[in-house]
Amino acid sequence: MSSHGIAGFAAAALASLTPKQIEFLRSLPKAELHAHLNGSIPLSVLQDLSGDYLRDQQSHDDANAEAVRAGIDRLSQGVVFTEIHDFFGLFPAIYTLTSTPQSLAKAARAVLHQFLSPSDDGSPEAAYLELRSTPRETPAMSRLQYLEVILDEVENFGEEQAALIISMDRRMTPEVASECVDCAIKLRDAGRRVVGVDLCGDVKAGNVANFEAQFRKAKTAGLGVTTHIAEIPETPAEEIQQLLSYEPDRLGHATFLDETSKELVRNSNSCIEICLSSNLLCKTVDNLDVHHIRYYLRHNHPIAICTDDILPFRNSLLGEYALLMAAPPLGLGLSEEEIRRVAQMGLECRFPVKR
Ligand code: 6MZ
Repeated sequence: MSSHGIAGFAAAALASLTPKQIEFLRSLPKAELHAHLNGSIPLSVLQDLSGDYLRDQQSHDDANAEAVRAGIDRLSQGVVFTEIHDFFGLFPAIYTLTSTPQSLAKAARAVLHQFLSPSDDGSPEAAYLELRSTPRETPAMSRLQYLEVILDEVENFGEEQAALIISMDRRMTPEVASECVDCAIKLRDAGRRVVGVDLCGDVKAGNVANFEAQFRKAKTAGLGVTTHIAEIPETPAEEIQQLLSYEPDRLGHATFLDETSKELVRNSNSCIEICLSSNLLCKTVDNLDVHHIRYYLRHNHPIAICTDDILPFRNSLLGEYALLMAAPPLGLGLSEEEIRRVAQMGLECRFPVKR
C-alpha cells in the first residue's frame, strides 16, 4: 500500500508525481459520479462489520460464517483478478455484512465520509458524490427501507454535496426492477435525494431488454438515467443497441462500443463514466495506451473520472486523477489545463436534484 492508502495502478501514478502536482490535483473540485456503495466500503469498516457478524455467529449457519471469513481474508490481502468475472463473486460475503439497517447505515456513513470529509490538508476527495446502490430485500429490511437507511446518511450532507442513484441489477426479475424504479420515484416525490437510476451487475447475467419499461418510466418521471454498457468485448451488438435506445444520460464504462454506437453516443452527448483502475484491474483493458478514454478526450466528449469500487480496487479519486496526469506509461500525461477541463466536465454531468 502507498502512503496514500491506495495500491496498484493509481498508487504508482500518484507516486510518480511531484508534491506540487499532487497539490494541484487535491485542490481541484472533483465529482464522483460512479461509486457503488457496497464496493466502496473502507476495508477497516468492513472488517469491523465482519467482527460484529462473526461474534454473533451462533445465530448464523457455519457455511455463511465461513464465506464471510474467506471473503474478508481475500479483500484484506488485496484481490488479484484474472478477469472481470472474479469480481462479482466478492459481493455475497459483503452483502451478508450490510443486511441490517444498523450495518448498512454504518457502511453508507463510512463511504460518504471517505469521499466527502476534508482530509488532513483540508480538501475532500470529492466535492460532490452521486453514490449508487442496489436495493436489497433482507430479513431485516424491505427494499424501500434499504433505500431510506442510505438516504438518511446521504442527506446528512448538503444538496450540493451528495445524492443517490438507485441501481437495478441485471439479474432482477421485471417485477423487482419495477419495484426499484417505483421506490425511486416515490422517494424523490417525497422530497428525498434520489437523482437517478442505473443498471449494473454481472455483465453476462440477465437480458437488458427486460428493463425497457423501467428505463422509460424513470425517464418520464424526470430521473437521470445511467447504465453500465459494453464492459466486455463479447457484449452482443443487440445489447448495446437496446441500452442506447433507452436514451441514457450517462454511460458506465462503455469500453467496447462499435463505431456506429460511438457515433450515436457522440451525437447524443451522453457522458461516459470512466473508471480507469477498474478496467485495468479487471483486465478488460490491457493498458492506458488502448483505453477508450483517449477516443473521448480526442473528441472533447463529456466524461467523468470515477472510482467504481474502492474496496476491491484499492484506488481513490485522487489516484484516478493521478492516472490522467502521470507521464506515460504510468499515466496519460495530460496537462493541468486538460485535467481541469476533465474535472469540470464531471461536475457538469451531475444529475439535477428535482423536487
Ligand atoms: C457492473 C458492478 C460493477 O449496488 O450493492 N457493480 N456492476 N460492473 C462493475 N464494474 C466492474 N461494480 C459494482 O454495490 C455492489 C454492486 O454493484 C455492481 C454489482 O452488481 C455489485 O453487486 P451495491 O451497493
